[in-house]
Amino acid sequence: MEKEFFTHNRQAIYEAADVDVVILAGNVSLQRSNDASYAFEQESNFWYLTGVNAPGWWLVIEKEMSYLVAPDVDEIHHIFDGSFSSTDAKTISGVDVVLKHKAGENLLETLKESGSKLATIGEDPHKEQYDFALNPGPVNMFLKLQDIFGEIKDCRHELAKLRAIKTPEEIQLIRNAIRLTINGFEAVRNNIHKYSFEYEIEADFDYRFRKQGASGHAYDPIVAAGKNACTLHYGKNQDPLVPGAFVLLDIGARLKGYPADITRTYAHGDVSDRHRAVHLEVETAHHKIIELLAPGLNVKDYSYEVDRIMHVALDNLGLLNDDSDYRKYFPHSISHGLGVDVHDSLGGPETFQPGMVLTVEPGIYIPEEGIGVRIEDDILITETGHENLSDGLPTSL
Ligand SMILES: [Mn+2]
Repeated sequence: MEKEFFTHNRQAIYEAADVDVVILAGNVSLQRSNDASYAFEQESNFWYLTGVNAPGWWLVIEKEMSYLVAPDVDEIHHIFDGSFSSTDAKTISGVDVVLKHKAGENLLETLKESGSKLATIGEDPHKEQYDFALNPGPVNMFLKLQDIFGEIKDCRHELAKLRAIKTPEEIQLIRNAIRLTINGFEAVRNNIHKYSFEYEIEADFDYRFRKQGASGHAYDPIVAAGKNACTLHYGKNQDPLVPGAFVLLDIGARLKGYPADITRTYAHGDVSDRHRAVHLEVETAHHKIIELLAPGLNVKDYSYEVDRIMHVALDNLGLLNDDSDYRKYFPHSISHGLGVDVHDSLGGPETFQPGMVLTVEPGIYIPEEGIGVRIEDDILITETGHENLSDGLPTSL
């Protein structure tokens, strides 16, 4: 991505936040064990505003100036981890000035003395729902700023709204990631009879993605044979494929920062008529739901129509005998935004807008029959309707 993209994004959030200064901290590196860390992933807002993919950096945006603040990195870490230089930071992000850490601390003091009103990313509103620890980078910055400045504006929502509308460059990057992912699906589908284990399929995607320069998978890939598909976040991918059953693949490459998120369900050997019927219902619902999408469509109306379509699908399969059966057999949501985050926020809009990219992913899961089917495509809302970015890949068995 060109530095103009990040410069533009900084200007846009500065205006939307409507304060004197916007300050963000990126993620820090996390311990894996002893002196080894997990592969670094940048906080997605921080990346969106800077393009910096290194741990421990801060961003300060003022009306006429923008700064990146470097972390304090000692000689030993330089030798072991390499370094991301101030020149790199400036070239990639297009900020005006790169400050050493101490100078960044001083800048915060100056801002406090001048009585500046500021915004940052506040506490994650969903943190109670997560079963994991949050990255201390942004969390500690929030606490630090609260400590220094007292009242701070949370600009998380403004950022989500900006990020929800993709630029043509972002859409192109998503298209590239989708193209690469589709190539993987096509190769697997054509050779599905040659695979014996879930991990063999995963490995073929790994190879293709890295061979083509992708950073890898945009999320933990799901290769789920038979009943494993009923575990929605199944990710072990260790089991044998089951002859006469389905294998569900939910996989997407990440290329130059942008992901694909595609699901197909294929048959391994000859499957029963019941299998085919379930697949056909999901496939039919999938295409009906995509047809709904257009700019100006009310999100609540969309949700209502999706429920209607999915009720018909489940009813056709004889699965709606009880009020709770709808959520039992279709337990997840139909769509999520797709962007720097695989589960990108759409910023809680009332209606869909041109430039939004979202998934459509209906699924039906019948654990007692060992059948799970999901089909997922990535859809761009256009000025006049929608474009299915991943429709180059057939949804059929
Ligand atoms: Mn998805």
